[in-house]
Amino acid sequence: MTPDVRTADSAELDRLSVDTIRFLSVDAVQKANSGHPGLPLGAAPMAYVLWTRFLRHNPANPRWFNRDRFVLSAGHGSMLLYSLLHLTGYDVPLEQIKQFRQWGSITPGHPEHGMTPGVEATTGPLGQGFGNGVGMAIAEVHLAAHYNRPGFNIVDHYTYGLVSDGDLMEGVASEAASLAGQLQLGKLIYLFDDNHVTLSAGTNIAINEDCAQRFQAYGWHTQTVEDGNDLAAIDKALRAARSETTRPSLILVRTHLGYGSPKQDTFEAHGSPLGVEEVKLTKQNLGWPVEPLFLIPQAALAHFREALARGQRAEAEWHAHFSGYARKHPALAQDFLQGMRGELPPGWDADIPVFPADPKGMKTRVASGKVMSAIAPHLPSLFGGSADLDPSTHTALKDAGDFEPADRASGDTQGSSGGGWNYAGRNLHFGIREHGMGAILNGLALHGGVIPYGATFFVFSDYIRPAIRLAAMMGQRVIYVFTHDSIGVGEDGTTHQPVEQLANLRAVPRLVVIRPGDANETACAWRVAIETPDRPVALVLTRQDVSSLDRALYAPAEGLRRGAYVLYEAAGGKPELILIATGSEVDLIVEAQKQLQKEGIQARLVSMPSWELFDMQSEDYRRSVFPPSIRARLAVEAGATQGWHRYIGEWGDVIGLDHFGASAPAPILMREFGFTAENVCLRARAVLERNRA
Ligand SMILES: Cc1ncc(C[n+]2csc(CCOP(=O)(O)OP(=O)(O)O)c2C)c(N)n1
Repeated sequence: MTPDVRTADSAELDRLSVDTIRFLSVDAVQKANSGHPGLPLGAAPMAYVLWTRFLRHNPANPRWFNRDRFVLSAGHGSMLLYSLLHLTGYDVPLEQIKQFRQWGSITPGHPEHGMTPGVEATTGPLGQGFGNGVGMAIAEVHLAAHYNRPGFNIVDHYTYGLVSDGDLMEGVASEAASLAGQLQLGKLIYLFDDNHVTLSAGTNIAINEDCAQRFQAYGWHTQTVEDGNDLAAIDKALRAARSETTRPSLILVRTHLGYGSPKQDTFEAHGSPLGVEEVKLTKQNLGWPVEPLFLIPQAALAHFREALARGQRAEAEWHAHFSGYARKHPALAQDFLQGMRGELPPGWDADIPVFPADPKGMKTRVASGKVMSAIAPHLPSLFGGSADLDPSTHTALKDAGDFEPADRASGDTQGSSGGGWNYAGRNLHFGIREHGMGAILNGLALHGGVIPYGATFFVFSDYIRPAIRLAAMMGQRVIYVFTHDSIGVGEDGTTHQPVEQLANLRAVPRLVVIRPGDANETACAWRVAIETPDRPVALVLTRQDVSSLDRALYAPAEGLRRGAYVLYEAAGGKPELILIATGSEVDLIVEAQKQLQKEGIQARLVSMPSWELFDMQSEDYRRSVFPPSIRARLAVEAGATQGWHRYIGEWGDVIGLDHFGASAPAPILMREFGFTAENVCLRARAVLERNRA
């Protein structure tokens, strides 16, 4: 039904429905005595129009692949989303609305993906959801280019979002917006809750730029809706946004925070309940019964629940369409289903090389590049890129195409990976936008159908950290390729030398951090990363060469799967000392062990590429690697020592770096900061001495 032919009755139903969203949210916030009532009061009309007239979704199956995605980037307004989910028929019972923000409920303070059916992304840290939506839109257009065939648009959906002032102020959103414009993501549509108020002030205290112009400069299509209660104008703007196919859309909707309440347009309406008396006044003001609480008029509910039949129809039509596709393109259809389920094709790892023993060895970032090249042809869902560091991170997938709008192919194509410039390209050029990259990677993973990876220098993992945390929280398969992992960076100096980043990332629950010790461990690390469907994995790789160990002499690199493994056992299986190392420092303990053996000191060598994988092992296994009886333990890692005592105990020691590095050639830095076999021997003897005393 178009807006101009809506009848008085339907206008009344619209109003009733909008107010149902408003007061369901307000009552839930009030009952919880915590939360944000302001956003739902102001943004309910636009959410209503989007959810009842545009959003193609099936509340009975929140995982239907071709659904439109909706991200509430302003996650503090979570009650708006929970109201919509309940009203349209998701498995979010009214009881859960009444349990908003309570222990054990599925309605947490900010939306959490995996917790509440229909929540597409965990949001709350402002700007992240904005970036997630960009990732989802990229995944959609990429998969469409890869799988759709004439007459069969099996991947064909929009990505919508609701964003706020805070989202637009955060840098991560600017990065993502800039890339979205560059990539011409025409099916990305954001509604901006333009209410001129934030948590502590009016926006004029902190931002007075013209957001429409800013987004136009990014290459977005922008529209303004002057009155956030004008459903017809919102409807019209959404239609126009959908007809715009080559630019992402931002619709600036002028709303009023806490609309209708005594706190309207003040920041007090933002983050705390209105108060019992104010709720009453707001209801009276908007003509809503003060009692009962949590009122859902039958007419409004029936109207919202039309989403169920509509959604089921839409999904059934899509399945019928897909059956036709599968008949015509059986192999593609099979690939598609496999990719959507996140399954790996048989033989995906068949060509992963085995690296021969080589004392000169290779940089683990180079080994990683070789492994990626071996995997990519068999794993079409591997999709990603770097933050302008392909030549350094070795993460470009050669001849796999560049993910770019086809019309840019006529311009300067230097830096191309080869294989064509279009949306089927698998090399995503994030530009120097690490934070945006992190949020986009999360969006790609959440969308499904791709296994996303992103690369940069390890020191700049700090720039992605907030998104890494969310990837871990959401249990998403995102692979980070972090190279230049220590003072081994050398001449670039302190700014580029990671010190505390390992400790930092190891502190993130559920994230797996792997710092492989040589080329074969790197290959195994990639296997682990690809085979881990439910958590992000960070690969931490060297700039400099490390030797490829002779695996006939040393234990197989497959030991990496268990996080730490006995690389070399002391003569007679009776070690008096355990030397532990990760990454490039494995070479050092290997050298030191030879020296110590000459002195009659029997050392066990443990390669420990991943604390997290090790911590997942049985106690028996962990004790077999670090027997409690052997207290003389020395760990060597060119990074902060924080946390190592968990493994070395109070009788052990660690050679690490609890200060910044310096600018000099890497071998000099290693020597000056004590990363030599001689120093390892020295400290090992001291540890042993202490334990004998
Ligand atoms: C990265 C980040 N910084 C700070 C916050 C805390 N915070 C939550 S909401 C908010 C203000 C949001 O204002 P706006 O985006 O305009 O939302 P509105 O008040 O309109 O609901 C702030 C600062 C946050 N959630 N995320």
